[in-house]
Amino acid sequence: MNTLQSPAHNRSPRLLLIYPATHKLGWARYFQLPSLSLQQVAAVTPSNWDVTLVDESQDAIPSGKNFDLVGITAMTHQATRAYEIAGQFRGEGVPVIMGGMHPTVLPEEALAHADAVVIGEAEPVMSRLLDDFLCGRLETVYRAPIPQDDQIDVPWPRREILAGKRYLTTQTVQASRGCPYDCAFCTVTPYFGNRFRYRSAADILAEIRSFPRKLVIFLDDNLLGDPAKAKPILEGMAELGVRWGSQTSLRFAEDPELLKLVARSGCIGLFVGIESVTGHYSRLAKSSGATSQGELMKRVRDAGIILETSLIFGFDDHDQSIFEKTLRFVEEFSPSVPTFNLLTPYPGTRLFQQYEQEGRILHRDWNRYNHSEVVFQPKLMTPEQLYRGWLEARKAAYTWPSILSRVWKNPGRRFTNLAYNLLRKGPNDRLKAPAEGDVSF
Ligand code: B12
Repeated sequence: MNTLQSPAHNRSPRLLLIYPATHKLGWARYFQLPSLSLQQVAAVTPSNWDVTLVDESQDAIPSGKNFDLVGITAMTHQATRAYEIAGQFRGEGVPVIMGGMHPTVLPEEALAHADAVVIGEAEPVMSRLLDDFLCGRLETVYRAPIPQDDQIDVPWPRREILAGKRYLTTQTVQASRGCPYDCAFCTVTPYFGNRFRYRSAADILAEIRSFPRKLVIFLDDNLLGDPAKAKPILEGMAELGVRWGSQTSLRFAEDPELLKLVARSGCIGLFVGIESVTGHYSRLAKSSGATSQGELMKRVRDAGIILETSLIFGFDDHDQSIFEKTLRFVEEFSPSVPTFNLLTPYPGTRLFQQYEQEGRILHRDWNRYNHSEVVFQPKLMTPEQLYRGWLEARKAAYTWPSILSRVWKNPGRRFTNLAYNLLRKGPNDRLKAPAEGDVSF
């Protein structure tokens, strides 16, 4: 039992929600998407509370004097900054609650910096937590049950808390949660359920209809994961004439009718995880047999959809030849926009557990868990070889001949495709390989 005081009874209690920033973004801060996590937390906060959102990429962290309670969200790479912010408010006597992926997987660590932690989804526990707070009996852990249904019923996010901020768009929607695949490098399945849970198509379409503009970004892991659930959403969007993008698995393209519907429903672009072109993590191998991942990529491209593919370097079967193999794959199948990431064993995953047991975790500095630093000992390379190979591959994939060949092979939306590649070329060109011996792991 916590001994925190409840706020004065003659005014609404005030909740400050914070999205921590790990570095300054410059002009790019206006091209981000707002945190849906905190809009959903606000949506399940009872209406007698005043809610303020601070997105640290745009706003300064205010003093605690006007707030009764502070809620901070954190992915792993944000955790260190989240703890600093929490310390600042607690120093001013304002209690702090934390939630999101990092506090969910490491609640004890988070509790060293916060008064209470939400494990998993906020919807089932938030109003009890706030009631407890007001009654001066805040507990330390609020654990949401691991969802077992195959549908979700959550209120629409509270977009009005974004007032005064500028984003690429605030028209973001989440249609589904959970994932049956349970990959060793991911924490979604153990906390958000091992099935695709969808909101009803009617509710999703009503939310989209309420938008003033045509562009919709889905924040799902795999919007097309369950085709039977996705189809009514796609049919509804086709009628609304929206333009949309999402993350998904490439498997959907095995069904030609579904692919046609996706294109007809206004899909502009899809982000898919290819992960690796070799070995166990190759979705090439996992794809259901007859159709190779490369062929599926081609089908999506030929449907005029921009395809961003994420490829990861550093799996245990990756030696130094992986960089060349991956570049050849990219050249052959020409995804519109290839992205390369360094494998990152996030805490709470089976991968982290394995590397920890094998003594291969090099850092617990969560700032470094950003897909751009090597935080573990690779099996068949040195950390430096992995790092340099990743840098070189990024540069090689964004030379002019590579970009032009990709744009040429992608029949739809050539201009958008080129623009998207140029946006990526800039940061890739600026990458500088550190001098020999100048890099520490
Ligand atoms: C959409 C998404 C993105 C979007 C984010 C858009 C945005 N601004 O929100 C984009 C594409 C930009 C993105 C980028 C990245 N992402 Co991302 N992303 C996701 C995804 C698919 C959904 C997140 C989401 O919005 N969910 C909807 C909200 C409503 O759910 P939620 O965040 O879980 O929040 C609920 C609870 O956690 C809880 N909660 C959350 N915060 C708080 C706070 C309080 C106070 C309380 C009480 C409760 C609470 O309540 C919410 C409602 O139930 C998740 C996977 C997943 N399924 O979670 C990965 C995920 C969060 N991303 C991840 C990563 C690693 C990244 C990147 C670092 C990747 C990279 N290569 O750079 C970047 C970081 C970008 C950044 N801004 O710093 C990892 C995080 C792992 C970890 N341990 O940190 C995840 C889990 C993917 C994975 N499978 O591992 N991502």
